[in-house]
Amino acid sequence: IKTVYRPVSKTTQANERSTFYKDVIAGLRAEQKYLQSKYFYNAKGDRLFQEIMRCEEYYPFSSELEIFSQRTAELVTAITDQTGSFDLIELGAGDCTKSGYLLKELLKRQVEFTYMPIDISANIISYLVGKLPIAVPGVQVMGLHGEYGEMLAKASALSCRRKVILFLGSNLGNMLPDQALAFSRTLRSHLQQKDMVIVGLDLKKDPRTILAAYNDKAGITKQFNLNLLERINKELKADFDLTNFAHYPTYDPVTGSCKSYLISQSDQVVQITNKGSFEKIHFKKGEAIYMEVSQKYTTSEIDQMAMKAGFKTAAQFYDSKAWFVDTLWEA
Ligand code: AVJ
Repeated sequence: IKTVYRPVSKTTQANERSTFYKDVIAGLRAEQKYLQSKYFYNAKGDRLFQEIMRCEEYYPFSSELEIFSQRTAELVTAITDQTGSFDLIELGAGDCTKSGYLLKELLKRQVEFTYMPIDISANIISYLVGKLPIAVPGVQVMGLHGEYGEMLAKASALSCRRKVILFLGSNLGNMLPDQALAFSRTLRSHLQQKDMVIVGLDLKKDPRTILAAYNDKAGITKQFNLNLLERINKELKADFDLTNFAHYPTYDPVTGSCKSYLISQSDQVVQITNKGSFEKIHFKKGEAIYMEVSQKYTTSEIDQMAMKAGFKTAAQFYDSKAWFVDTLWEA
C-alpha cells in the first residue's frame, strides 16, 4: 500500500495559515464580501458535513448513494475496459461511502487498479489511508491531500496507466457554470483518449425541495456555515460573534444557482489577526457574506458543458426520482 500525502510540518501549517489569512482578508475587504467554501472543511466542518448527509432534507447524498449502491455492476462495466489496469482518481473523496461500492466490485472482478483519493481535508485523507485497507481488503490506496487543481496535476504525473476520474457528490457544483466549464477543460487536458470521468451533479427540480436541502430544520447547514466564522476566530484570533450572523440560503430556479449567505444582524466591527498584522472589518446591518454556491443543472446543460470541454457523454445514471445524475464522460 502506497501512501503519498503532504506531511503536516510546522512550516506547511504556518504557510497554510497565512494563505488562509490572505484569502479571508481579500474576501472580507471585497466590495461584495465573500469567503471561500473550501475552508468549510476543518475537522468540525467534516463532521458537520457528515451530519448534513444524514439529514432528511439533504437528498443529493441519498440520491447518489442509490445510484452507486443499486447500479454498481453497470458502473463498473462502464469504466472497465479490456486493456486491464487503471488508476481510479477521486476528486473530493470524502469518506468514500459511494465509491466504496465501486472499489469492492472492482476487486471482486479482479480488476487491477490503484485508488487515488484527493481531498482538501487532511483529516479525511489520513483516515482513508488508514481505514480503507481494512474496510476493503486488497485495495491499493495512494492518498493525496490538497486542492483539486494541484493534486490532479500530481496524480496525473504519478499515473502512467489509463485514468478514470470520479468527481461525485455535486462537488463540481461548488463552482459557477463558467468556472465549472474551465475546470472541466483543465480536467480534459490531463486526460487522453479512453480516459473517463464520472461526474455526479444535482439536477434542477422543484425549488422548494432544493432550498430545503440547504435549510434543514435541525439547523446543521446553519452550523456548517457558521463554523467557518468559528474557524476564523480560532485560527486567526478573530472575534466574530456567531450569534450576530444569520444563515440565509437562496435558490434561483432560472440560473440554477443555490447560494448561501451569512447576514450581519447589526452594524459591527470584527478584528482578524495573523502574526504581526491585523485587520478590522466593518459590517453594516443586513450586509451579506457570500459563502457558497451549489449549482444545479439540467441534463442538457451538463451535456453542453461536456461537449465544450472536449468530452463525449457515454452514459447517464439517474436515481429513481431523477433528482441526481452521474454522467460518464469519455475523453
Ligand atoms: C459537498 C459541495 C456538494 O454544495 O451540496 C451541503 C456542500 N453545503 N450543504 C453541496 C454543502 C451545504 C455540498 N457539496
